[in-house]
Amino acid sequence: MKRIIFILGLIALLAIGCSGKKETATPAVEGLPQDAAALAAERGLTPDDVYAALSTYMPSGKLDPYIMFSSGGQSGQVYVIGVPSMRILKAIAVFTPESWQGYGFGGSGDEILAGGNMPDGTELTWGDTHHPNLSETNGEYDGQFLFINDKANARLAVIDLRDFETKQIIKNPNAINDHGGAFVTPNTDYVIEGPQYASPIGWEYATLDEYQEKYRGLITFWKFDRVAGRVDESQSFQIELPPYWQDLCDAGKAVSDGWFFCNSFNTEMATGGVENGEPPFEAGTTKNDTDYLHIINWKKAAEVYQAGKVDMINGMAVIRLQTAIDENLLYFTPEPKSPHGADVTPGGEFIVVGGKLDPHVTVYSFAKMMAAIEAGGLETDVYGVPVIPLDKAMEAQVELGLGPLHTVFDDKGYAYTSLFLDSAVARWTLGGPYDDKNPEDGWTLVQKLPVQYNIGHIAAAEGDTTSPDGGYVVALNKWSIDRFANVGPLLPQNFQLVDISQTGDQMKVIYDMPMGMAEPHYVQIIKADKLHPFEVYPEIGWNPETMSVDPNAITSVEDARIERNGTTVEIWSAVIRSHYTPELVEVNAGDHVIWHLTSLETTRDATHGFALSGYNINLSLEPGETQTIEFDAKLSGSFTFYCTEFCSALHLEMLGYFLVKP
Ligand code: K7E
Ligand code: CUA
Repeated sequence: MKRIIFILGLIALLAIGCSGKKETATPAVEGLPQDAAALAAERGLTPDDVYAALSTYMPSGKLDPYIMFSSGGQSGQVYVIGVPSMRILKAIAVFTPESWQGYGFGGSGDEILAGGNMPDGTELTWGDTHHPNLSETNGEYDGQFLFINDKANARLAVIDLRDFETKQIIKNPNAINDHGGAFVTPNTDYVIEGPQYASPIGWEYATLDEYQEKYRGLITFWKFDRVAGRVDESQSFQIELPPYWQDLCDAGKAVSDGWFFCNSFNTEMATGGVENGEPPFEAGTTKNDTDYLHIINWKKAAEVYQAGKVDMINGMAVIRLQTAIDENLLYFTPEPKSPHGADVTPGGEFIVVGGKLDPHVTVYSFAKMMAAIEAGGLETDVYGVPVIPLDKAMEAQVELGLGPLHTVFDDKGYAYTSLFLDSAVARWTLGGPYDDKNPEDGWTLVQKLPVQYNIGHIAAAEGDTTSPDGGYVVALNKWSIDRFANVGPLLPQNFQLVDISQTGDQMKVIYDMPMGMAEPHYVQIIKADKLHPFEVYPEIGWNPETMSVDPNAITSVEDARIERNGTTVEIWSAVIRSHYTPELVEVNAGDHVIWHLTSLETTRDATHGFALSGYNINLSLEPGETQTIEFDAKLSGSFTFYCTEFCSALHLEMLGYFLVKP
């Protein structure tokens, strides 16, 4: 009974926005149902559970203050999720066709997907998305664009946040896989695609005996044209790196703006071959106690590229490794042991590296690195790259636990590191630059919060900006095991929302969210009020690919028509509740069909579909949108086209016949 009263009191306190720690009695909220406490007791909820429920519940019609963009891993997509409710708002089709959005089934999505084809035309119809990155202005998310990489095929995608649609996919002409992307520079001048498993540049053939001499890492600096909303490949360049399997990267900011940092995890240059008596990859790549943090001066690299000190390979400008060394663009410093994450602190002063097989995170000082470079006299690695000794670059090492991977930051001077092997989130304090008078200042573990289970990345609200928000971090757990109902042997991942609003050791898990559609690797969380997407397209006839009115759009039902020119049939269709005009289209087998469809709707959420049976065609026509499909009417017969969105009471009647005369 005492417990029930306590819970009721807690509900009352929380419901009126008071801190639960307040000691004076607070009157119960007027009208609060008395059976709320009974319900909590019946369900066996602890006060912490009630706190969690109240802090994540979003009443109908109320909107989340944050929006999270999650990579979709091997689904190839991006997911949009509200925080703190953790409600899925949208899947954004990126590298994989998505019929709901009519992406890859005849409309303009086909061309965007084709941008990611291999040069010989081989179609790649899936991707492995890892790191979404929001565009930034002065180191702050500006809510305009989202970029994401495809690790499987070394591709980059650009999503326009005016309509949350993919606008561009580019295939890296010289790399066959990537990982350390997409990471933007603080003004989104470049979107950086870091490498991963080395291969010969341009994916030429070479045997593994030639690994050290022919295999290379390759980091790509894609120039972003904000006005066009596209990467400009002709203004982009690459830097050749040793074949060390570069991993996670992050751009410097504020004091370290102009620099870029990437881990690596195979300085052993292991080439596997356990079948030939060689150490297997997982042993061969973890032999050394340290690998190399790559320290790259990208602003200077851009100047070297402008000065033409490059080789053109497959149409892409490549700064050769020797040039990078000669021009002082590239430095290394040792990092323990099998590093994964490299994360720059909000002020840009430090780079935090998590070594998967080391219980510490290592904190590097940007100022110390610059001083060591300035002082000169550095030894080099086997390729001639100058190496800053660890003690000349390191600021601190903080013992956190087993398997530190990634680190994010908040507004209170805390850092949060994911501990994969410990299944925990470590909160620790960021110290300042070393000060004799205060040698123990900062760099202290504060709390280890268990999470379920095997956390990979971690993300914080506005976490990769120069001014993180605090409030929430999200643990991206690889395994969920027993957290949800059994749905068979392939389990969802588990996103856990962690409340970090209190200082000290008061972090709490407040929500478990199953992600049952692939393995998300990373997310970014932006304030919802920074996003200003269209409610409907701004003009009738809007082409989302060009983000302008389509020349083949029509603005009224009267303009709908069919024209025949030889064996080409061109159709201008009007689409508005609950009718396609024309609704009868007759062609001859073998005719070439060009079909423009314009939604004349201006009402929010009045979306229509266009499914053409037997031809693998499906469009989503959002209010105001124009799409064009083009195909040969190879199959003769009587086909229907119909609307796939339940748009009105007469939605089932929204259809037409497409008759193909043999
Ligand atoms: Cu899964 Cu950033 Cu690709 Cu770590 S990555 S966990
Ligand atoms: Cu239009 Cu259903």
